[in-house]
Amino acid sequence: MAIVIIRQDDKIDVWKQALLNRSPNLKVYSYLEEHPKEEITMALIWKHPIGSLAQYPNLKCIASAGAGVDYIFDDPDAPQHVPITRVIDPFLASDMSEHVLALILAEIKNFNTYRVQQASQEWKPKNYKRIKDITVGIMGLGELGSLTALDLKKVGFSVQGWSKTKKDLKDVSTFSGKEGLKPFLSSSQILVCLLPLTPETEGILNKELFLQLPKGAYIINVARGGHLVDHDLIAALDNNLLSGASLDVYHQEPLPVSHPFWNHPKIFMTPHYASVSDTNSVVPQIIENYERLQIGTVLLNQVDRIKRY
Ligand code: NDP
Ligand code: OXD
Repeated sequence: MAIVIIRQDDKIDVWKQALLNRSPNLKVYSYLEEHPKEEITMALIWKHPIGSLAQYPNLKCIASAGAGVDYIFDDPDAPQHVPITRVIDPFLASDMSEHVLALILAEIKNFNTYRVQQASQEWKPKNYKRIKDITVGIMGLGELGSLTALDLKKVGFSVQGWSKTKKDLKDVSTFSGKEGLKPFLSSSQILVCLLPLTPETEGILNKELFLQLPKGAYIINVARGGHLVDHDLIAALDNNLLSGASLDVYHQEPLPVSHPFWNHPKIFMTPHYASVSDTNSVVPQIIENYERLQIGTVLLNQVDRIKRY
């Protein structure tokens, strides 16, 4: 039994070392080095090259090194019956919550506007808003969305959330399903997307949805680029239906330099780094699952292949 790490960024060695620090006898390989394919039982992956999972005949677990797994379902050659696990980690959730709080404060205190004005040396004070007067709507009340909702509530925002099945969260108004979407949107002055990307949620941030928000609402997409219809966002910003947007995720990453988001004055961009798996914090759950594979017990944080999250 052995683990292969497959990812196309520069973090293979960091993950390998973190695994070995925790469990020095582990057999762990980078997919870039020579390795015995038939020995591999676990692939620890993040945005792997399409097709690369197909070369392991004895694979028993595909472990996503992040929370999202949409990229695995996008690979037509990924084995169809191997369990997929994902990361559930307190830092991943709290880092996301802090990122969203920072974006909301920047918006209601006009930092986004002043950043643009500073570039052209404009002195134009603008009325700011108070936390107590703002309702934030969170789409997706899972690991990240529910903590973000509860944290924003503690800071003093009115918070509401929307999910597939009804949730009960302290002092957060919750809505669910298709019928819950309209009333949820109608009072969400700031809308945060923390949904998984699935066939049901793809393109959900579109013009029909924007029209159901209060006029001048602000959009935060920290989930996946595929949730957003880019040209609908630009149109809604240009005709003042929406006041602005913060984006961390894009259809193509890195975002091509020719994309209109880069130079749009109402868009604030971050490079898909709202919340990143902390290797030391995440490695124990990977090793725990590796040990579970050896004794054949149920894996932690397993993804439902039907729901795709
Ligand atoms: P979870 O799987 O824990 O939660 C998903 C939530 O979305 C659940 O509440 C679920 O509802 C809801 N949901 C799913 N489908 C629908 C639907 N069709 N209609 C309404 N609600 C729906 O996910 P996480 O919170 O762990 O992560 C969310 C996403 O955040 C990830 O998939 C990833 O894409 C993104 N992410 C982005 C990061 C970044 O740095 N930008 C970092 C980490 C994650 P229910 O519970 O009722 O099923
Ligand atoms: C994740 C991500 O899904 O980083 O963990 O986007």
